[in-house]
Amino acid sequence: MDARDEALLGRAVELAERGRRRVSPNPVVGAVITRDGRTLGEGWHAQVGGPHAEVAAIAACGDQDLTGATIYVSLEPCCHQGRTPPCTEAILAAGLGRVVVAAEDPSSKASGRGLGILRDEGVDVAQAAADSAVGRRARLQNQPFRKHARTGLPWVMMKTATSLDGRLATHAGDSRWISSGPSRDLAHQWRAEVDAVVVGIGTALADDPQLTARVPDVPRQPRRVVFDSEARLPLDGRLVASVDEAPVTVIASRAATRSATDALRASGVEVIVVTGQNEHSRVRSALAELGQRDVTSLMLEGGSHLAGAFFDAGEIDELRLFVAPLLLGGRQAPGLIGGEGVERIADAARPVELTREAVGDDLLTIARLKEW
Ligand code: AOF
Ligand code: ZN
Repeated sequence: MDARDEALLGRAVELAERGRRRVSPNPVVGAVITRDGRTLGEGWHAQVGGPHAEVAAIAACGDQDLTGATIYVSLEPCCHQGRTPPCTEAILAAGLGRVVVAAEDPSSKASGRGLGILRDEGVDVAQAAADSAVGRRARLQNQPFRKHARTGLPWVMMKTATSLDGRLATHAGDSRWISSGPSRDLAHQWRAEVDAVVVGIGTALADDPQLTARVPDVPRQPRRVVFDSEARLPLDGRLVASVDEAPVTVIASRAATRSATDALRASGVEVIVVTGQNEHSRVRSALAELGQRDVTSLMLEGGSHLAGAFFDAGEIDELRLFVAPLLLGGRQAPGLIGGEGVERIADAARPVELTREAVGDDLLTIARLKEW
């Protein structure tokens, strides 16, 4: 691996982004085919069920002879028959001589097997070091896919907006709007990038939200998920009214009556009843159920109570926090994360990476708590 290899892997990572919003539950993947430093073709995974990046790049080369050429891929090539045939076979059939990848594929059907098969067939194989900049970029761009492949659970991003004094709302429950317009626009972009948007029943009752991504170019709206142990979601609310636009899932517990869950189901809402001793174990069961339905990422939007249950479960992977320039005060005004919380400072959750930027009048802090 030299600097030219790293630069071309960087290009593959960049191409992968063209599949963003379109390929879930699959990863975004990009590929570049070169010979003697000259690019012969580029490709990316553009939609679920469509050709993988490697196959798209080979096709983009047209009838050029690829014997002995090099392919750079942002993710280890697959060797399984899935919705499409194995990329290892396409690479061998094209006669490519060298395969350079930015990151390994953590799914059980891969995990180095693709590279092993290529090596056995005499292909020169190289992988970016785990601590290299391009290797990390490649992993960061597929956090949902990677967590889901390793744990079966969706990647959880918590998005929230508070006042300067850390309140989510006034003591009377008013929260419209704490953050500025540009911050709210950005949050709509994020909704378009996740598989599901999640709120607690308190937020659903107080705000009657739609939870759709209201921005251009949304190939698929996120599923709307409400944690609602007693199945109290109103049948005449905006979520139920828009089930045809995007699916609605209610996470209920045994505390819900049969008539309440039946009425929701009859209105087109999916109801999942989870069990567990306490709230955070029910959060984990709910995540497992959502993961089984190919939800690889979700955006947790509130409120304090549900965020507390996710936090106590250790299931917040990233926090995106807007702090707006206003003060609300009030002992009863809710803070960011309820639940039990930690006892000692030494037990605090600390980010592995932190970035801060101004958005409109607000300060956006992105705290990555885990890396998959
Ligand atoms: C992709 N695009 O460019 C690469 C992938 O069932 P399939 O055929 O859609 O296969 C999906 C798996 O293939 C995916 O989970 C990953 O392990 C592997 N590589 N997937 O969707 C690509 N290279
Ligand atoms: Zn493939």
